[in-house]
Amino acid sequence: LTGFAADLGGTKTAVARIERGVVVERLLAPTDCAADPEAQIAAIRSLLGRLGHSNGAPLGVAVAGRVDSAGAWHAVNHGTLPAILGFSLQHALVRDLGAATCLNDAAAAAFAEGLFGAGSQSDSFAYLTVSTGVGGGLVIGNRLLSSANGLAGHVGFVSSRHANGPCGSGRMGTVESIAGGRGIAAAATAGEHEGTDARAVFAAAADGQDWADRIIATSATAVAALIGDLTAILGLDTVAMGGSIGLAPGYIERTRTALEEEPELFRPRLIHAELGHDAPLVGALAAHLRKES
Ligand code: ADP
Ligand code: BMX
Repeated sequence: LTGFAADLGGTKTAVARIERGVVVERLLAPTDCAADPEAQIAAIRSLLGRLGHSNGAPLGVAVAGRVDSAGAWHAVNHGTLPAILGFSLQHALVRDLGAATCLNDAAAAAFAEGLFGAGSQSDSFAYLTVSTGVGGGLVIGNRLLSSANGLAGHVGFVSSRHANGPCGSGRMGTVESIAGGRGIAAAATAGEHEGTDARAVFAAAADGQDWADRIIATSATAVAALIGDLTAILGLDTVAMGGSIGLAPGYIERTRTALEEEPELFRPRLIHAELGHDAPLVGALAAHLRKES
């Protein structure tokens, strides 16, 4: 597992050089969410260049949004990536970077965790990212669940009894609209804490501010209910949590506490992604190398 990887999320874009499955060098840049797909590829290409990537070197690219079986890239949450409206990502990556495989970011992370991390002993496993949005990847019977339209695993768009507002997907009252980073920031704004991003809400909660604590509690409660629902459908035994919110201090404990409300059968093991922030990167390269072999 040696080569390069990129991970374009709704907040940040990461690239990495990976040797024998380990990230040995990493660069981060903020994602320009409004940028068109050609500009997103140019940003990835420029970051990869700084890591010494040359055209044709093994490369896996993980992106927020769905990637269909023709390699076209579409935002599901149009509030996050408004200019990603069905773009031939796979073709463009081959054109500009020589060789690459692209897939959804949470699917990539689930693939990596299923192979090497939290899901390696599981027969029904979910990876959840709580980050800009709430994303997911499902590994059932050692196979990453996929669908031709690339939507399989988009668990953040499930309805939540804790949410009632609009979501950038066009659905109403989704888990993502209340639990993801954008949802957390929107809740802060609605509570007249204008311009507060999710990271600042966590800082305010750590500082003892009740309004911030309540917003985080709501997010964790909605994610716990989602885990119970997914467990009813898929018989999950293990769930790994990633993303900057999922990995933030205290968040998984809050989610576990909320999960205690569920009957035992609906309460899988809930742990951090073993590969942490590297899971989408390692998974994207692993998916590429598997496709090439
Ligand atoms: P991406 O969604 O681009 O993959 P992240 O996983 O970093 O990126 O998630 C971004 C979200 O996490 C943003 O809403 C940001 O405010 C929030 N965030 C970043 N760092 C922290 C932190 N240390 N604690 C809590 N939230 C954080
Ligand atoms: C959203 C959706 C998913 C993505 C997930 C996590 C878009 C743009 N994104 O549910 O495709 O996997 O967020 O992405 O439709 P992140 O931006 O939080 O890392």
